[in-house]
Amino acid sequence: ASDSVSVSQFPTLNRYIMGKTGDKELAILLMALQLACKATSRACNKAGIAMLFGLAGEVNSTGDDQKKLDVLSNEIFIDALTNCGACAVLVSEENEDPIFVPQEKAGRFVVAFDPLDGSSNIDCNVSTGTIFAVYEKQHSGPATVNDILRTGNDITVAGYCMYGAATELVITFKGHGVHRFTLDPSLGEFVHIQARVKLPEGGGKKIYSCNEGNSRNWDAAIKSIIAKWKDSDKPYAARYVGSMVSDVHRTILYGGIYLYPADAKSKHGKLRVLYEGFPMAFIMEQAGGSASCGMFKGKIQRLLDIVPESIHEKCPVVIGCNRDVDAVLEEYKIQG
Ligand code: AHM
Ligand code: MG
Repeated sequence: ASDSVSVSQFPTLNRYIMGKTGDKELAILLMALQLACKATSRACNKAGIAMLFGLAGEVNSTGDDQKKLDVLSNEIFIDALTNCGACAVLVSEENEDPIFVPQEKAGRFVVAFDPLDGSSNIDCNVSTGTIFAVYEKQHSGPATVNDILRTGNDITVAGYCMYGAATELVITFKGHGVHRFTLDPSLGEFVHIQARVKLPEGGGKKIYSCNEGNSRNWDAAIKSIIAKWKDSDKPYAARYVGSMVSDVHRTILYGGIYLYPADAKSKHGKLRVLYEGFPMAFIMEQAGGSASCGMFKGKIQRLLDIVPESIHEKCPVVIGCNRDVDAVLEEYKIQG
């Protein structure tokens, strides 16, 4: 039946963007981003056939081994964004330094992105994703790194694209709520499938999502709340893909909590502020959920309030429905 449905009943992402902004430069930027997502989706689909699995032989900004698909998707995003005429600075997980767009191609926006997050899942065909945050430069002069070292509250557009059973782009645009678009491969377009996505009422399914293999290094509060969830009359289910995009996507749609807390070995957790923590926190809050760092540098901190001092800085991430994030914060009070 769906094949016979008229396309006009399902607005495309392009039509949605044009309807939401008179800002042509921002529209062009978002079109470049979605083109890069489509190209990355195609590369992921063909990876086995095109011999794109495996290592590229380099390490990235955080010292991880780069996969061929990591490198390829990074090139795709950098090429699309530097040439669209709308960007001034780019920060990629895969590049140690910020990328300054040459003056003749530079525009008003600044983009932080992780081109292919979930590296450990690439070679076994488990879903991965792209995560991005867009800011607007606050002055007309040439861009500096300070244009991106800002709180998450300044984000203009945040989104992620999940390369899963279907390719899905989830975006929140200037505070207009969270919207889902699925790539129709035969049309080559992202089609709007759900407007103003909200987490389920009351917090939804009782699911916790974290790498429990790290539990011996967790602090007392995290150990205690997870133990309580497992020991309750209706125990929580554990679900962990190990790709942040998939784990957060499920949390938004089904409910529950996703956490990558600080621990005794990693005082800042694992995830990067600019292109993992911030965009996901922004989307989670827009969808009616909560986003905290839990206990970080001696106090409870809302994730979007952090001011990063360097581009690859990390922060602990505790995000999901209010019921479960509040329970974590309450546990910090109980444990003192
Ligand atoms: P990456 O940027 O190297 O892919 O790491 C980020 C990923 C997240 O997608 C995921 O939530 C987390 O790392 C999983 O880490 P771990 O393997 O320690 O559980
Ligand atoms: Mg990553």
